[in-house]
Order: sequence, then C-alpha cells, then structure tokens
Amino acid sequence: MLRIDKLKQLEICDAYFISSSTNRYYFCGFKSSFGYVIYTEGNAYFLTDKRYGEEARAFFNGQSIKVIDGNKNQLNDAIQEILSSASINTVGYEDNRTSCSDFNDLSGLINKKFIAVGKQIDKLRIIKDEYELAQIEAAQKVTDKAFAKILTIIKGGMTEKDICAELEYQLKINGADGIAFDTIIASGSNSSLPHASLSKRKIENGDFIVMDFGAKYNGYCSDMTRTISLGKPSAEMVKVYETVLKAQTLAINALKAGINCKEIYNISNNYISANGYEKQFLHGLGHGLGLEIHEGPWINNLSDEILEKNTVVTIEPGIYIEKSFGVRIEDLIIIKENGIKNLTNADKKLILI
Ligand SMILES: [Mn+2]
Repeated sequence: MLRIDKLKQLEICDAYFISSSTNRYYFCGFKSSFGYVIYTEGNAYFLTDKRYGEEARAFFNGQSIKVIDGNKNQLNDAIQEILSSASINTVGYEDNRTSCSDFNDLSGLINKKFIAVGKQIDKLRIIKDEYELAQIEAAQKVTDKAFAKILTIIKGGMTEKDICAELEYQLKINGADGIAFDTIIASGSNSSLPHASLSKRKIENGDFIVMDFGAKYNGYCSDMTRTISLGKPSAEMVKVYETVLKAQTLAINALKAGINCKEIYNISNNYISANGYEKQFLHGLGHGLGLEIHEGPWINNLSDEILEKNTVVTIEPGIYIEKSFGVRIEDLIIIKENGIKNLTNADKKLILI
C-alpha cells in the first residue's frame, strides 16, 4: 500500500529522505533490506540495489513511484540529481534511525539544509488504517491461540527455555510469520525482573510464570502478557495478582479517544500505590505498536499525548517484589471513536496449572 503522500502532511521540508526499512515498508508497502525513498513535490522515488530491482519495478508498476536500482555510485548520482533541484532548500531525514556515519555520507553528497524529522515521521504511524488494524487483530488472534495451547503443555520440571520454544512453535504453527520480539518467560524469583532474560531454570510448584510474547503477521505485531501459577500460590502472590488485575481493569475502563496518556497511567499507578506497592510498579503502563513492537503513543507518567481513535495500545501494569516474584498482565486494545475494542481474549482470572 502506498502511503507516501502522508509525508505532505508534515509541511516541514521541500524533500524527505527515508532510509529505514520500517518506514520504507510503511510508506511504500514493499519489503526490502536496503534502499532509500525520496519524496519531493509530490514525486516519489524508490532507490535500491540490483537484488530488489526487478521485484520493485513489478511491484510499483502503474503506481506513482519511480524505481531506480544500481550500485552505490549510481545511487549516489541519482540522489544528487533528485535533491539538487533548485526548488529544494530543505531535506528532512530520519535522525532517530540514521547512523552518524550514514548521515555524514548523505550530507556530504549534497549541499542542502538537512532537518531532523524522525519523530514527526513516527507520529504519522500512530493512527492506523483499516488494513493495519486488521493485521494487528489477526496477529493477536494467533497469540491468544498459542497461549491457550501452551497452558496444556506447561508442566513442572520444564525450563523457561523449554516453555519459550514450545510457545514460539505454537505462534508459528497457528499462523505467525515470526515472533514480534524476544519472548519473555520469567519463572519463580526471575519473575521479579520485568524484562528477565531466558534461563534454564526449571519451573516448580509455587512459581508464578510471567509470559510476555507476541506474533508478527504481515509485518504487524501483537503483544500480550499473562502470569500463571504452577500449583498453589501464597496469599501474598494472590493479593499482588488481584491488585495488578484491578489496576489494569480500572485503566482499561477509562480508555477512550481524547484522554491524556498520563491520566491513564495515574489510574493504574494510584491504585497500585494505594495498595502498598508504590515502589514496585517499575515501568510505564503501555505503548502503541504496529510495524514495530514499541511505537507511540507512550502511556507513562511523563506522557502528555492524547489518545486518538484508531490508535492501538497495550495496557500492562506490573508489581515486582525483589528476589521473590512478579506479576504483569497485558492486553492489546484499539481505541475506537466510541469506546474500545480489547483484542486480547485470554482469560485474566488467575490460572493454576
Ligand atoms: Mn508490551
């Protein structure tokens, strides 16, 4: 899908130079590991090397985007020719996705004023179109299916790595193109670390197991977290679980288009604090996602962003008791014009296996 004309909305520069694979895909709909997109005065150019030339010309055939393929020197010549136009004074580039070295090469090619517009470009991706919403919903369906299946597989004595391998297999055989990010399986005392790395620890009775995982589907991500118990949890574990769940439910119930992200964060955080865990909620409440697992809007104590309709966000409060255990529960939600749609269908009452 061609979304390149969205760059017009920025009204910052005379030309835009896109070099990241994510934004090349977002604006042009063509997957490639190397290339540039230049957009100026309503004209779009897709520059790439010979590996993608034939496929790109077929893909963009009949569309208002010109494909240029060649070696480094040929591409540099083309960049100079396009950007040297007298009507171009300013060139916007992705400062947040361009290495210093690549920027030095680019700015050395052409004597124009370069303007950092990475954040503004990322903002164009916050509101999703119908196609994107459908891909994210499909990704989450796969993720829910994999979760239902893993509950029938987990048994005492399995390692975190074993569970991870089974879960990622379930994502893939249920239709995922791949995983959206490195799966987190954090059991027992490891679960007090929000982003624990995978270990060979064997799960045992009395463990909480935090599973944070997601699928990629047609390039789009899903993201969910559930915390389950192997055997009977202690009274404190149950209390923490119920506190996190209530903090999440309160925030989800308050979600709507037009609300300030900080306000949503505060709803969860105030509830967690009021229950005695004010120092144990160690991260933001949620984030947007799409082609990348973490995108705007950001739902945390510093974010003044306003939630808009057709934005997709996670709501994922957690409480972490150092050296003991942790709980996180995460759902994926579309903000609609009226109300919300929670894409995560897995049960949230504490599951004991
Ligand atoms: Mn998340």
